[in-house]
Amino acid sequence: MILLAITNKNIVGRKMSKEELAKELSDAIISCKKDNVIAAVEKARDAGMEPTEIIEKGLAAGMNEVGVLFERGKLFLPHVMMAADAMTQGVALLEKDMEPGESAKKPAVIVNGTVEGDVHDIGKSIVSTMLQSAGFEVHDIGRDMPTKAFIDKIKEVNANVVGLSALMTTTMQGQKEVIEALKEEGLRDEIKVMLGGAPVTQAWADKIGADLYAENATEAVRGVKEILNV
Ligand code: B12
Repeated sequence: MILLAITNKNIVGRKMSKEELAKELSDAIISCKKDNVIAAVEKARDAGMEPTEIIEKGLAAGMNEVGVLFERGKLFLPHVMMAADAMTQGVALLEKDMEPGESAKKPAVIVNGTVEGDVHDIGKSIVSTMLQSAGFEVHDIGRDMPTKAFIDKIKEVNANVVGLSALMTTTMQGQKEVIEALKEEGLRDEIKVMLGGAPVTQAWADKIGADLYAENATEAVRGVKEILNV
């Protein structure tokens, strides 16, 4: 076990594959222990795994499994909170590696946040980090944010994209409210609206008139590039 923790080789000395490293990252999240997550992230990074792969294939996959175990009553809310905290710390370790160079800056100003009544922010923060690392200017306004906070920030920074995260069926309505408010303020034609969060679907995005739905952070980066043609 000690050997596994300090090398990127498996028990018989073979270099671990990305799939094995991803599984170890995922298992570390499921253990809900911050130290395990930090060790697994450092090991995967030393083994040459890309930060985006570490996040999407390892940590986020583990967090999704935590969700399933929680739903089945095999993990309880304190476990989920510990796993969430460990995940946040794991992602923070990678943020420095993901900073874009000045020359990579792209012409998009993005306001991103989780809508009112919803405290889930792990996925939203990953999306912010990955958009930033792709060279976009990102203003992450946080979680449980009222519609007015989105509108005020959009005006303040002159944003051309807004990301709206909702993790609960009950808070998805907040995404619609922001779109309605953008129309009322006469801002709708100047801004692209991007939706995300586990219960959100393309059908919902179409129904409420959003421009883009992305299932994960990688798709969000791809989608923004496509929609802005950059
Ligand atoms: C972690 C977690 C928590 C943590 C949140 C910690 C934090 N800082 O975020 C804590 C413990 C605080 C919590 C609290 C609650 N939770 Co909770 N939670 C979860 C859990 C297990 C995982 C969510 C997560 O972080 N996933 C990992 C990340 C990486 O994935 P993600 O968020 O989906 O994000 C990805 C994509 O969706 C997308 N994305 C996300 N946002 C955005 C935004 C944009 C713009 C784009 C393009 C893409 C995008 O990209 C991300 C990266 O790939 C989910 C279960 C699940 N299956 O989702 C339940 C879940 C969301 N919670 C739930 C509930 C009910 C609650 C509580 C009411 C408490 C309770 N009774 O369980 C409270 C909510 C209080 C409130 N008012 O918000 C329910 C919601 C049910 C529903 N359908 O409405 C779920 C589904 C669990 C369940 N089945 O009961 N929770």
